[in-house]
Amino acid sequence: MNPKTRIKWLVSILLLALAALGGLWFVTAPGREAAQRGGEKPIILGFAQLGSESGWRIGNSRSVAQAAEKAGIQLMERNAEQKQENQIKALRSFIAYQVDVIAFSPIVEDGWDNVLREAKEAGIPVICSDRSVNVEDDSLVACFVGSDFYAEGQRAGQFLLRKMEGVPGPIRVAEISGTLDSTPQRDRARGFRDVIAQDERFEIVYSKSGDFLRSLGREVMKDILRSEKIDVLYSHNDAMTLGAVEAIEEAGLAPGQDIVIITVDGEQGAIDLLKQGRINCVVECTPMLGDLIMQLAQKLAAGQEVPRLIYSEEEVFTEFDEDLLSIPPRGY
Ligand code: GYE
Repeated sequence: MNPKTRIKWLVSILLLALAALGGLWFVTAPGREAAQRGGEKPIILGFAQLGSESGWRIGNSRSVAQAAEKAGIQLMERNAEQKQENQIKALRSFIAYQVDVIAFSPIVEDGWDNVLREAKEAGIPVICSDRSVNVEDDSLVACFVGSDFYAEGQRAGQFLLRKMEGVPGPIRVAEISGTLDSTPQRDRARGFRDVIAQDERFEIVYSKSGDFLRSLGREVMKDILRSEKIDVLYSHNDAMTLGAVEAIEEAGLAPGQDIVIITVDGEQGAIDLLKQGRINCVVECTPMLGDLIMQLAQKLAAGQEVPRLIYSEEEVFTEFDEDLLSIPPRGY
């Protein structure tokens, strides 16, 4: 063997040894925990998070990680950095690894049929958490756990009807929407429109996506201020609203007074602005879904039936509330 070939051989053997060790770790890590928990094999949950675009999302990831630890569930988490193709790759890696259950927050509703069929063929039940999918065969998903975004949109509209009681029209509304074709974007838009359509004074004069990002919320708001005279801003999440408030103040206007502001999520930052009168209404949407996801994962791993739809209970915080100061810390 010449020296070059010998080096190649040595490197290959080293790599093989490392790969074997790595594999061993993956297989034995759950076993180690199982031993601590009295021998029973822990459930492996593959969780494909869609990104880190907002405080809401960070709170959601934290809730899932903490709940998995509490429940003794082995979590394999992948973050898709806002790209559907990454999320599909993550799902395929969970299928290849043969996890017991998959949970994921689909970034948009369409385009999941193939990969979900693969999961079904592999016998892995899938939980949609936070957002849902639009698939031909409903049996590809075991259940949905998250918020009723249509109801959230309606709550935003109902606040506006109350706020504008007796104000003569036209009332000009701008909307900064979330990621296009995602469940919260579609349903928050629809619920809001269905409510304000009952009153002819309201006119949506502008609507554009800010992709649920603070930076884009600010940009879109600047564009609104350049092109329209508006009375109301309806923003699909707090991150974009915080950016929009900055743009409004930079333009020398008073958010909450010159422009009525309605936002969704209930992050601490938005609640603080509500208390200061710089936001008028915060529609709550809770990211604390971890415990529910773990309970569902346990049932599904045991082959039990679960309800198809689980909505979180949520409320609305508005300038009309008397006890705004007593809202406990939000935790996200
Ligand atoms: O409102 C927003 C996040 O899907 C409900 O996504 C979630 C939304 C939430 O980026 O802040």
